[in-house]
Amino acid sequence: MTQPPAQETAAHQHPALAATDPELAALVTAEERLQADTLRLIPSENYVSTAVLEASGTVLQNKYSEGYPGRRYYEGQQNIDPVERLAVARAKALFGTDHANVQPYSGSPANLAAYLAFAEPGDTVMGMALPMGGHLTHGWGVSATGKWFRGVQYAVRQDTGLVDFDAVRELALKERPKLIFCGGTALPRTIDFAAFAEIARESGAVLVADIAHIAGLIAGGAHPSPVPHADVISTTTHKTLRGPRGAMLLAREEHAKAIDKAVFPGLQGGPHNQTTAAIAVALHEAAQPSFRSYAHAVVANAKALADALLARGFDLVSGGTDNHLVLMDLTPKDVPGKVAAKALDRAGIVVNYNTVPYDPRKPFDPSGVRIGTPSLTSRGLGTEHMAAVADWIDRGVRAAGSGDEDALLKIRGEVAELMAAFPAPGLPTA
Ligand code: DSN
Repeated sequence: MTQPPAQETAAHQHPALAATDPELAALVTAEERLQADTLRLIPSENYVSTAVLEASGTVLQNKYSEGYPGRRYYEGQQNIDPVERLAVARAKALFGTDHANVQPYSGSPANLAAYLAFAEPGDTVMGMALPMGGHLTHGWGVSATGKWFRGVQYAVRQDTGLVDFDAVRELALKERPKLIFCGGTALPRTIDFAAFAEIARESGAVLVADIAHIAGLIAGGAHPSPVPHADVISTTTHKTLRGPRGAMLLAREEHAKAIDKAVFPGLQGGPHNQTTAAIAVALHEAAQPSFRSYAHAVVANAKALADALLARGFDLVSGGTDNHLVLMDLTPKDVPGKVAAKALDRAGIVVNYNTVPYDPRKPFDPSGVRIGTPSLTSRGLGTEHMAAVADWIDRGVRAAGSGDEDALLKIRGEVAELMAAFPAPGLPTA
């Protein structure tokens, strides 16, 4: 079906924006179309609801409110204080924590707050190495956290792709880090928070569980919770949790003051109140029974997709998945991750190239592709569709290897046809 020019649609969907800045409005419309027509498999992305979108585009953004509810440095907080209190109360209730700080601008500043609260520059900190599936802010060298702190890194086992807790314990007892991070960005398996907590206790470290990727799964009961185990929990709000781009820190009461002080005034100025409001909405949505179904469906879809890929001869790190994410090692297919990711993009399948553990290739040209099911599950695709998704990936990777652009174009058409039957939350329908 031919669509009207983006400018025309923008004038209808975003009239004020289109009147003021037609160029920008057309780009927004083009992005809406791209998100509607493509199969979005980046595991850290999602579609937020219209309610979350509305909250994040409100006049709350006009207000400064440095400080915390009841203790602000600016007047006029009659509505902002209740908004933040609501978000905090919902976060505490959903995750069952003593304390919640909903002000961090995103995941990296949230993690930095843990450093500021519990460590001094130069102290040793420990996290999973980035190429193993960790995160930059877990003490990796190129990040401020690896420059201003002494980062020591643990790995996964080369034979299993799983964390070797004996090795983690040995490293922690040798290095005595101030902080231990668990969690990461490319981990397809359940995180054993209890095992990390035991090691943190033995080595005298504060355990920070970075649950950014799996917060929605935890909220929906589809992944064990770190709450009884971790001292501090850091999470973004826009991945499986399906909220706006933002972050939260959750903690035991004993750490509440240190965390709050680190976020403000330690690292940030005024919180983004429109984001706080949208976080509150997302937390409300995540507390509904339908979100539990969503979280379990994300995992069921990922497992079905992993099985379908294995059946097509793909090599998956750790042999499969327990969560929302699948990490494919394309070495046996003889197609570099980046070549595959770019070809799949042309086929309307949006993924990201990614290192795999012990990758002989460089991070900017690695061996793997990282995929996940949060977005497609938000559109209502189920396990019955995962064979088709795996088939498109298989055909796309083969076309990437042979340079068959026609095959990619054909897949793009098939993808768009299926996607049209599953409208995405938050996107205009016409
Ligand atoms: N950018 C996030 C991800 O894609 O996993 C991590 O920060």
